[in-house]
Amino acid sequence: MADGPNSTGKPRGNLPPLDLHVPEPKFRPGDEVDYSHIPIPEAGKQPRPDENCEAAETWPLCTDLVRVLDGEHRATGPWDPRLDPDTLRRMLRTMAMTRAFDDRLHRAQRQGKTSFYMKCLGEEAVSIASAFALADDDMVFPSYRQQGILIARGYPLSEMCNQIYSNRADKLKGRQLPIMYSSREHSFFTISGNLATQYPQAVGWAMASAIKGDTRIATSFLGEGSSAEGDFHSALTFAAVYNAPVVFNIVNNQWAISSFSGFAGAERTTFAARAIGYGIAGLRVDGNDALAVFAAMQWAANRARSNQGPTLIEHFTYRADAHSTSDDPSAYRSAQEREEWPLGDPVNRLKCHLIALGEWSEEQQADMDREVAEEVKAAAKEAEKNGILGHGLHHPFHTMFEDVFEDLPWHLEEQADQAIRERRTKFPDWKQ
Ligand SMILES: Cc1ncc(C[n+]2csc(CCOP(=O)(O)OP(=O)(O)O)c2C)c(N)n1
Ligand SMILES: [Mg+2]
Repeated sequence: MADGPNSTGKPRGNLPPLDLHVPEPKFRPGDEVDYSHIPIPEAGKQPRPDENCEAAETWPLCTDLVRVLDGEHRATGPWDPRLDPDTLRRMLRTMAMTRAFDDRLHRAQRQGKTSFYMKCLGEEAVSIASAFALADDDMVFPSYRQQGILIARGYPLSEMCNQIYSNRADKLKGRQLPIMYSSREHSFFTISGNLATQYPQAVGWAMASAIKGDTRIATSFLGEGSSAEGDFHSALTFAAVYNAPVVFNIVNNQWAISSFSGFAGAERTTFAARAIGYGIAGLRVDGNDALAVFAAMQWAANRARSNQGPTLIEHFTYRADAHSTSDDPSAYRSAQEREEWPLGDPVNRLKCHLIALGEWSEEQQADMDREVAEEVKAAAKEAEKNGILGHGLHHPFHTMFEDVFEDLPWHLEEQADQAIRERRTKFPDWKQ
């Protein structure tokens, strides 16, 4: 058996030894950053197919980039959603509010008021322009970086703070990691720490909506790193097979903690191109261009609403800050990346657009920034009255055992008593 398995481990005949490719990011700490290898097509040049088109008509857009705002901050081309200035100003304010919220709650973590926080700096357009394009009762299955949707839907900032502080007013009773919100009233599904689980859940919800003859669609968001999870692929298979009314979003912010997008397949093709393999519509959009994000989400939502099936949208953006308060990006990426990012900053671009329209000014922007910072401060102070980390003002310890069974079974009652006894022994000053 000349060609049989070779148990010696030596290469067979004159075949080259097999080799693996291990992706490596282009820039590491201290490196000069040059993004000229990233193609940035001219704004306004991408065709906008009819919302009811064959999925294949969108596929050239999976390797293109839908852009509306040009270098002079003017809206241009067929994807321009033609929003009125009032809507643009509301969108800008929501983005500024989210940034101010992130800023304050990040500092709250540094001050020891909470154990954990995650910002969405540089990615505000993705969630907020999407929220503006959706109906308020379309069901969102988010990742942890879409706090902007909750803010856009009017969830009280103080309730968000209560959750972050895990205090006695926390509606989730301290059972979720800070920032993992949930609000049925705002059609915002509970954020899960197990990445990508929200994708099949969104498909299931969308299928149920169709089975019930409802008109509401579902949408889900995950990071490009999470798209490497099996859940991503089974969700897309189900959605494609049953033509489920769902909009999938991949937020490609280039990084998954310290792993760059190459580890999720970015060296081979775009993330939007995954749509082609499943035979569904796909769009790749400038995620720092709020108008392009709005237009793409509106296109995909209308398509899903009229029974034309799922769309996968890749939002091409950049995670401008650390992954979370537990991360230090200076250990693995060049600080220059943020400054050199070729698609700029989403808040600044929308501001400049409104100024170019003659509908806004730097002074108005400065006033608005002050106002939103005050609003966030008041909400955080209000929440602090209900307790912060370490002040003991959390939900009573016993509640940890409740809400699973209608009546607490005897063995859980025993466990609760034991836990409380042990806690008293360990912390004799403990009040509850
Ligand atoms: C199933 C699973 N695997 C790993 C993790 C640990 N983890 C938490 S966040 C994260 C990075 C995710 O990156 P990405 O999907 O790109 O989202 P981003 O943080 O960039 O928004 C990882 C690996 C997890 N929470 N769940
Ligand atoms: Mg990412």
